[in-house]
Amino acid sequence: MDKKKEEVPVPVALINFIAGASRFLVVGHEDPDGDCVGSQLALCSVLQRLSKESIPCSAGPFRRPEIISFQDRFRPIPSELSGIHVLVVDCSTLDRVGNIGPMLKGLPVAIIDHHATGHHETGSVPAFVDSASPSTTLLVLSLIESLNVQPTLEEAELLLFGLCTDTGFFRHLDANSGATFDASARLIRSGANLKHIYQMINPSRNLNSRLLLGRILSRTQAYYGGKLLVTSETLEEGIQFGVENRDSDKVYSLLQSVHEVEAIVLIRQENPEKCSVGFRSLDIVNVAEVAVRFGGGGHKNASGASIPGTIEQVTAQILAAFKDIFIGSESGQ
Ligand SMILES: [Mn+2]
Repeated sequence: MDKKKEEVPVPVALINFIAGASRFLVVGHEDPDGDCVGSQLALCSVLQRLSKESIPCSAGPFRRPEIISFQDRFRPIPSELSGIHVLVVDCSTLDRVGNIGPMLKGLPVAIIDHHATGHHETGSVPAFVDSASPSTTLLVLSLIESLNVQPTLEEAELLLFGLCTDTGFFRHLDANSGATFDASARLIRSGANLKHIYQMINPSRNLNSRLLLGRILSRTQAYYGGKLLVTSETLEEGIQFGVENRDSDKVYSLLQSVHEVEAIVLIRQENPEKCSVGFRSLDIVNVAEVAVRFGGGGHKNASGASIPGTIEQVTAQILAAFKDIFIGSESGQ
């Protein structure tokens, strides 16, 4: 049964924002993923077809293997910014776009995002935000359809690529996903090829990526009666095996299949001062709330934060944060 979700309509303010300018920067969050890149490039392509100049910009880094091939399509921020409007996709604040954020201060901004956190800027700017949407690319599809534009084959594939990367190739969709499959069918009718997208998302990996996976898995510790699994990657491993050989999705999917696990944390020492932390949950645990406590954000079942400290220090803080969630459970290991 497809319980009809309240679909957020495309705001008129956003349509007017696009109609009212002829030069656009399309930016997304730093450390972009497939949904971010797919949204940016498809939107730029559509704007160009509407005879508007559009420039995709990203602070990078392009670390995820499935998006590396898109990197050379991004351009630096132009020195001349007069008349430029900024479309921010897959995040809602300029502090999420990385080191290009300060250059955009003062420019007119509109937002297209499906994240549940970090909307403090949306009150004053055109914002198409729907946290029930499984990807930002589906919001971009709604926008372009409301402009009476049919996606080209390439745009359709970029949009479906973003949906596939954000939903674990449809695995994370729940029962109320009829509208998502309707939209997917429209993209497939426009020429998007799921087989091709699967190959893009699952490129062949080198041996180092599997050896790094082994190290990370072997370090996993169970807490709160096995409801929480925590693992980590040391600074030395990042250097030895190469950060480009990270395969976070595989770490999460292998640990998600552990009996009775409810949440997973992956802590990476990015430099001596800080760790990047990824949180995943299977169902009821809201890991966005945990990430927000550490200045991060994300979704109920997938979130992240950058936390100062060593792996040991960060682990202690995270275990304390999850203690509240698993309260009533036996604490400790
Ligand atoms: Mn997304």
